[in-house]
Order: sequence, then structure tokens, then C-alpha cells
Amino acid sequence: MKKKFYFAGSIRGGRVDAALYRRMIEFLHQYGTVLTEHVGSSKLNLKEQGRSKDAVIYEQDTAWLKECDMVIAECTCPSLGVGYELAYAEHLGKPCHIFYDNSKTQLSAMLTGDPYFQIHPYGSEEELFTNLTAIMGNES
Ligand code: 6K6
Repeated sequence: MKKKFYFAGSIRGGRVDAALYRRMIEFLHQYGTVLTEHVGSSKLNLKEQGRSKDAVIYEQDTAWLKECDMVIAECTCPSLGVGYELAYAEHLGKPCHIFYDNSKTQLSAMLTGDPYFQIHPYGSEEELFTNLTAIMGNES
């Protein structure tokens, strides 16, 4: 059955890994729908400001978190928003897979210390996609 994925990746936390997010989102298309395609976009307007716009984003993203079957988060670039989404998804009981490049960052103890999360450190992009393929194989 086709799944609905919530892909989480840094936006205001920094866009250094945006191209990787896009490749992960493309990969997930084989297995279902990605509700948060924009996270991989190269054309985000980070200068757009305004609490009213932010409220719309918050409402939409929390609705998608409720709707999704699984959260996939790429956490190499630290992001408050992604951390918030992961805690929100845990509260909803959604399966959460967290990826990060352990040669570039040390993940927050609030994620590594929480046994709820399925954490996948990787040393290369090849390893990341091998792990993602295995997760999708176990899910089908
Ligand atoms: C417009 C078009 C694309 O993005 C925008 C405006 N910003 C956001 N739109 C949708 N979701 C967002 C936006 N900003 C943050 N998020 C959510 O928080 C995403 O689902 C990301 O996973 C996460 C990133 O948080 P920050 O703290 O790095 O911004």
C-alpha cells in the first residue's frame, strides 16, 4: 500500500542540505506520497516574514503530521522546527526515522536519548540510501 510520508528537514535552520532533502524526497516517491515536497525545494523564499503566514504554516504542517503514516527526518543541519515536529509526531504515535551524517554533527541527546525514535547515523549518502531502502522493505 502507498504510504504518506512527512519529510522533515531544516528550513530556517539553514539550507545547506536542501539538495540531499530533494534526493531523499525523490527516492520516497517510489513508495508513496510526500506531503512536504517544499522542504526539498531550491526556491524557498526565506525572507518571507510574518506571524500570520507562520500560523498558516503551523496549521498545515501539524495537519500533515496527523495525516502521515511515517516521519522521515534528515537532521544533519540542526533545526528547531524539525525538533518540534519530531516531538509532535512522537506524541501522535507516528513512526519516526531520523537520519544524520555522524561525520558532520552530533545529534541532540533529546533525540538520541529517546528510545521512541529510530535513529540512522550514516557516513556516506550511499549508506543513507541503503538504510532507507531497508526501512521501506520492512514496511511493505
Ligand atoms: C513556503 C514555501 C516553502 O516553505 C515556505 C515557508 N516555510 C515553511 N513552509 C512549510 N513548512 C515549514 C516552513 N518552515 C518550516 N517548516 C517546517 O518546519 C518543515 O516541515 C520543516 O521540516 C521544519 C523546518 O523548521 P525550521 O525551524 O528549520 O524552519
